[in-house]
Amino acid sequence: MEEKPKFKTVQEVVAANEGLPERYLQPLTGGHEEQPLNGPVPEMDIPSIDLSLLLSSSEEGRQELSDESWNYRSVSRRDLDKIYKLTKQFFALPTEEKQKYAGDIGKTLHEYTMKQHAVIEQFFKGMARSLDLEDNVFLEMHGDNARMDTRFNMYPPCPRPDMVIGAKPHGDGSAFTLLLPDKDVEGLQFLKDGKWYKAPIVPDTILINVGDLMEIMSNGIYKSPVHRVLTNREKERISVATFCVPSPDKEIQPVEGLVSDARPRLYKTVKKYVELYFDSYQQGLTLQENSGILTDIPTENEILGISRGISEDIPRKP
Ligand SMILES: O=C(O)CCC(=O)C(=O)O
Repeated sequence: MEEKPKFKTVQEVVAANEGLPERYLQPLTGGHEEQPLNGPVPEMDIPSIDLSLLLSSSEEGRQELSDESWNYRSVSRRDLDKIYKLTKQFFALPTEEKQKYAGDIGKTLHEYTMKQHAVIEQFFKGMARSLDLEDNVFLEMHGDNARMDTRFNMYPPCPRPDMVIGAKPHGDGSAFTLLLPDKDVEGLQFLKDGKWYKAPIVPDTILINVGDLMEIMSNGIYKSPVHRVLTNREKERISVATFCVPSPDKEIQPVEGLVSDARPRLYKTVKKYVELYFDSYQQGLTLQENSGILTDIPTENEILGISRGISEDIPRKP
C-alpha cells in the first residue's frame, strides 16, 4: 500500500527551526490592503447575554436575543480555567504523547461539553422564541443525533504576522460555536460591512458565534459572521472551539414559519450538510459556490451569502 506523505504540524515546523515555509505566505490583495493583516483595526462591540435571563424565558431575555443578529457572548462558568490549562498542557506534549494524552483529556472535555449542552439547548429554544416560533423548531431540524465537536487551536508565534494568517476567513458550519478565546492574546477578527474588527478579550466569557446552519434555518435572519485569526510575532495563542453539528441524516432548510411572500425563501434544502461544508472548506470554496445553495435571490440577499469559507476578494490558502 502506498504510504501517505507525512506532514509536519505547524508546531513541528516551528520546532525544526527551518524558517517559514513559502506556502504559508499570502500577501493580501483585492481591496483589503488598507487593513493589512497586522495593522490596527477597530474593536468590535459584542453584546453580552445574561444567560439567566435567557434560561428563564422572560420577555426581557427574549428581547435581548431579538435585538442582536450576529453573535453573542455568555458569561461563562467555573471550569474554564481547567480547559485553558488542559489545552496548554496538551500542546506542550510531543506529537506521539499527544495521541496518548487524548484519552485523559476525554473526561474533562466530556464534562465541559455536557455543561455547554444545556446552554445550547436553551439557546436554540430562545432563538426560536425570539422569532415567534415554537420552541423546538430549530432543535428538531438539528436532529437527535446532533454532535458537539471540540477543536483545540494553537497558533505559535510567527515571524511574519503581516504575511501569515492563523485561520483563514470563514463562517462556521455549525448552528452555533462556543468559543473560548485566549485569555491574554488577541487575534480573532470579524468581518462586518467589508471591514475587519477585532474581538475584545473579555475575561471568563464564552463567545457564542452563530453558524451557517442557523443562518439557513432562520432564512437569513440570524447571520453567520465571517471571521479569521491573525498570528502574533511574540506570543503563542490558544483557543477552544465547540461546534454544534447537526445529525448527518437531517435535511437542513429554512423553517416554515420564516418563509413568506414578504420574506421569500433564501436557501435551498441541503442534504448531507456536514459533508458538503467540509468539502467546500477544503476546496477554499463557499458553500454557495460549491452547491448553489442560494435560491434565485434579490441583490439584498446576495449580501447575506452563506458559509463564505473564504470571502471572494481574499486570496485562498492552497
Ligand atoms: O482561534 C479562534 O479564536 C477562532 C477559531 C476558529 O475560528 C475556528 O476554530 O473555527
